[in-house]
Amino acid sequence: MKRFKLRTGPLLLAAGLGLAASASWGAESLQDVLKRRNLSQQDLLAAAKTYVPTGKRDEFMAFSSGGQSGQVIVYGIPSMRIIKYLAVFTPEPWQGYGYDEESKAVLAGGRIDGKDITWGDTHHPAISETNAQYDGQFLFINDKANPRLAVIDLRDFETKQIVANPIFKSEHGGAFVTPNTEYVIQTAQYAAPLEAKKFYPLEEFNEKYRGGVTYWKFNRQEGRLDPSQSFSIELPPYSQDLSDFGKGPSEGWSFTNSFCSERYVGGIEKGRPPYEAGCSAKDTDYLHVINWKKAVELFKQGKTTKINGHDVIMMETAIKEGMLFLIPEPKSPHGVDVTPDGKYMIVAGKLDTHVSVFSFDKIMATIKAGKFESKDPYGIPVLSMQDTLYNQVSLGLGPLHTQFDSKPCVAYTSLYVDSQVAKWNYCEGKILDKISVHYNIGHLMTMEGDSANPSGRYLVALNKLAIDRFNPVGPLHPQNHQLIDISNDKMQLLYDMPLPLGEPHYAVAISADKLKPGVRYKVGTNSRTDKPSEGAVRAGEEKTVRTGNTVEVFGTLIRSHITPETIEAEVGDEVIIHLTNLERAQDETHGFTVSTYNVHASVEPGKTSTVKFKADKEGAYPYYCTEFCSALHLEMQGYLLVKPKGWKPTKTEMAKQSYTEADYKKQIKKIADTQAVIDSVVAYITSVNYKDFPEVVAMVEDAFDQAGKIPAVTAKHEAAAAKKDWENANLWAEQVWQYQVKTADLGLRAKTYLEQNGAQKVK
Ligand code: K7E
Ligand code: CUA
Repeated sequence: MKRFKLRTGPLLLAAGLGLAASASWGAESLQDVLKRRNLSQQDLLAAAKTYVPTGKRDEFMAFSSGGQSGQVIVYGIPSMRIIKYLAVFTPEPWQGYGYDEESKAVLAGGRIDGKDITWGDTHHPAISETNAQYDGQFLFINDKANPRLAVIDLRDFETKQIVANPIFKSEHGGAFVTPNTEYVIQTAQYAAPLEAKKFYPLEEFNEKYRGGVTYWKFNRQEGRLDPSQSFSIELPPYSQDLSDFGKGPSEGWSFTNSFCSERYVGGIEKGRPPYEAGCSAKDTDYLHVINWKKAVELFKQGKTTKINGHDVIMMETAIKEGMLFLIPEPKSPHGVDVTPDGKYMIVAGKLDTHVSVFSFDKIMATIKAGKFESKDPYGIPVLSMQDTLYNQVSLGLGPLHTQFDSKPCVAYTSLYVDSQVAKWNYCEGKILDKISVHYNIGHLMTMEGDSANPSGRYLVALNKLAIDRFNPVGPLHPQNHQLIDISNDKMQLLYDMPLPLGEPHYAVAISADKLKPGVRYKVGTNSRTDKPSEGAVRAGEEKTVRTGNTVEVFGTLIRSHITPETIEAEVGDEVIIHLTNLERAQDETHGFTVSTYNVHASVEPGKTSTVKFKADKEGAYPYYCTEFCSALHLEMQGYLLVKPKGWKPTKTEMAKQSYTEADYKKQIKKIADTQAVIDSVVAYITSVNYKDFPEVVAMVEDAFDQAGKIPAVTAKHEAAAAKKDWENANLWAEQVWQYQVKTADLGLRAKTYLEQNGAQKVK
């Protein structure tokens, strides 16, 4: 059969289906399929641009907020295949998140007023940067509802830390990072008194309610935020919204816009006009311009006031020190995005058709000249729009967020009301192209679009409504992420991806080759602290220790058994089970749960996880491995026996099967036959250049690990046979066979891989 080849892409495809007619996959030709599925050439082109064949990988990896799910969604671009959900603010059973002790400690970092908060409203992920380039080391994401911030380590894609903002009650302008990730920004959204648990009536809104901005210090060595080196600046109650950090010429400054600078307080139930009217009455709101490097100096000089134990630079100090300024911006804006060259700040006014491009040079010149048009009610100097604006472009209805292309001056802005993306040139102030999206786009994202060097290529529209795009699933629809090709002058819509996990607000995408995640932990690692676990043991060191009313198990997991296989406790005991996964093989995760005690752990190779509970009811509770890890996975089991207090056994022997010498001989034959299979596979593998294939080398190592256990067990069945103890002889022989099966399984997988990947014979 002649294989169909896509030789030169668009040109040939556009030339018609002449080529396709002569080429076919099996019974149907390409043309047959297009006809049967009613697809156009445009569809075929889009499919060819997004399709990633089996075994091939995506060029970019996107990290999307999971909205109300409190998680992060990881997907590939251009395939739009979802690859992982990362548990962040919300318990997530698959990863054991919130069901093992290590992850519970992370979630506990996000407690507010001593209470667990088991969900989050995630909005803006940010990838760590070095010299304003994405470096692929860490990911940050905020929780708007309960003002918190999380750190995810991209070596293992696990959440390592959650911190709660010490002075805000809600938060929106985060997470965004400085060009070298020294700080992560968070700005308040809805103003509230900064002091914890302090009541002031809404009549005192202007005097007692405050907004603010927090700069969280990031310690890259530790991979953690350092609250002791973090601080905030008190701001007026202007509903601070999105933020961005300057870079290049504007490095050292941060920008935050706001809405409801009217400081209106609603009360529709009391006959007052609602918030939406009172908060958009004036023509302008304020862009906050802050010299954060100066703020760091003030913090270090101790020019702060402690509020809830946290250092706050009060507005008065910020004004006196000349580090806080306001600029009027078109009303109710949403995004403020600093251009890749750091020269301009682009502000989209939701209720205005214009996008305003502010010039950093002009802002600095105006500040330097001390040319302020006024002061706000709190005494903050206000620069005029006229003095600081570079240009204003009317793009369409409801402009929200802006992202950047690899081509200089080219930007993309989402138009919420128009349901469109506008491509425009911010240097020349002209529109280049528009494309409709489905529907009501919020954020949009280009590849590495927040960095100083965006990659262009693709744009994803994060649409708020999906309406009619997918098969209906009831009144609650999935979100719709639409992939758009931006490599040509005209934008082309390629793909609709339903996202069924909360409402993602923003996403960031990084070139896939910048991510270098590991495949295993150093044996005995607590993955949430990155330190050795105190519960870790090596093979052969497993033990159960009783201290008072605590039963502490130091166990291990390896295909296909849990050591120990029985755990005994008395009712009322506290049971702590540490489990170390001794596997070295890639993707050999074991899960662990105990019936009805609401615990679960996902124990990846090398990891140690701990579950803890009070054995508060008598009974026999099966525990087992929850990942289908091997052919004998179902047998990866054991019992937690919770005995009544003071219970004494009456029966002292386990029931026996009757095994005979004949059974044993059969086992020996089975072992010999299997060994023959293993030998033939080994002969094949060693006859080819398998060492040129790292994946195969890893499998061969793993196979040797399994085979290496055979001699010790062989000695056991032979010793039992010598004593005519046919039960033990048979069972240990069976165990030898189990190790053989795992060895053979790996060997066969390696052989298939080599055959499919063109291994060459060696002499
Ligand atoms: Cu939904 Cu950035 Cu929180 Cu706009 S935000 S859409
Ligand atoms: Cu281990 Cu299933």
